[in-house]
Amino acid sequence: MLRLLVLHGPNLNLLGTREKSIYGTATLGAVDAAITRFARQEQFDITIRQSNLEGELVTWIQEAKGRFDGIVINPAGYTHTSIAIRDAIVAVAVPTVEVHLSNIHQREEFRHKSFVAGVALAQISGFGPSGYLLALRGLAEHLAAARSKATRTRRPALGRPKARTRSTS
Ligand code: CA2
Repeated sequence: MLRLLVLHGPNLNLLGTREKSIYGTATLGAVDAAITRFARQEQFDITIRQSNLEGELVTWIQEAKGRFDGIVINPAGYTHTSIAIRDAIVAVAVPTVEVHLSNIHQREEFRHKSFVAGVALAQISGFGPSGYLLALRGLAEHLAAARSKATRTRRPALGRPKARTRSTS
């Protein structure tokens, strides 16, 4: 069973209460319930956490090594400022997908830069809460492909012996 960690960054606990025209009407509780339902259906072992603190997010990323197969993170405002979160993702080398509810590339210039994107497997931006589910699906497919490649490399398949060709000279 894939063990996946979903991290929500600062202010996402306010979802559905303000700025509804940008972030939608779903509360964080509703988003997490949709993630949990999807995880159950796909048979993922899921853990979901939210923090307003950069250091706490860094600690959770560090602790993910050996405990989780992949991370989905919406770093929220820290996307555009946090070298610490980027460094933690590099340090643990756990495949990580970055998610944004809004399309950050259509918004203010300062939101176009993500410190996380360059070290993430992928970035999903602009699909609202569905972005988390797309990220989990993409991550699971990536992990399955990586595992099957590793298995093939470790144990070369026993193929049929090569046909002998007769030499005429
Ligand atoms: O679109 C996203 O998911 C963001 O990561 C959300 C961040 C923003 O700083 C990023 O540029 C893009 C902001 C999260 C704050 O969420 C709120 C929700 C409701 C009310 C106020 C803030």
